[in-house]
Amino acid sequence: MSRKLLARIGGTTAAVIALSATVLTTPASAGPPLGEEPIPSDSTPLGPFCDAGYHCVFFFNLGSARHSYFNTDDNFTNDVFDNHFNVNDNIASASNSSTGGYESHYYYDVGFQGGLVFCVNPGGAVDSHELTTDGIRNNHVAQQDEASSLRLRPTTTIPCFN
Ligand SMILES: [Ca+2]
Ligand SMILES: [Ca+2]
Repeated sequence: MSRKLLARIGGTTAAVIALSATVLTTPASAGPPLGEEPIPSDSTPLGPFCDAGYHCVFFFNLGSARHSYFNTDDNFTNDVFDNHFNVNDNIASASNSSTGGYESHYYYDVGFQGGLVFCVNPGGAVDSHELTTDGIRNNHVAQQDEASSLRLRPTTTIPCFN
């Protein structure tokens, strides 16, 4: 076996050990700060077309071109869907696979301003036909093609899509 290959194997082993140490040293008793998702359990319900721990948005209906958020994001203008369209003012449906019990709250403007467009409960989703639209993007009327920022919130009394 060459020294180069041995070095690569050695490096991989060290990385795995380092990663394991990080996981083991994370305090289990302290509650996670907002946005950090604990390791999912089998009982955690996931939203459709959205990987565990993520808050997903779609260009058309659920399962269409997607962008996945792991955390609160105060500005969608620098984010793109799988189809390279900008996320900002282009969201037509959304899914919530939070493993930390966080609701997805979408706002009309960047910085969580302009009012709430809609929200989705953990394990829930909203398809495009459930979101209202007036056919005009970014005019602060209706719900499709309006959201510009996402805030993760612990369980609220605000009615959200399930
Ligand atoms: Ca509109
Ligand atoms: Ca907007």
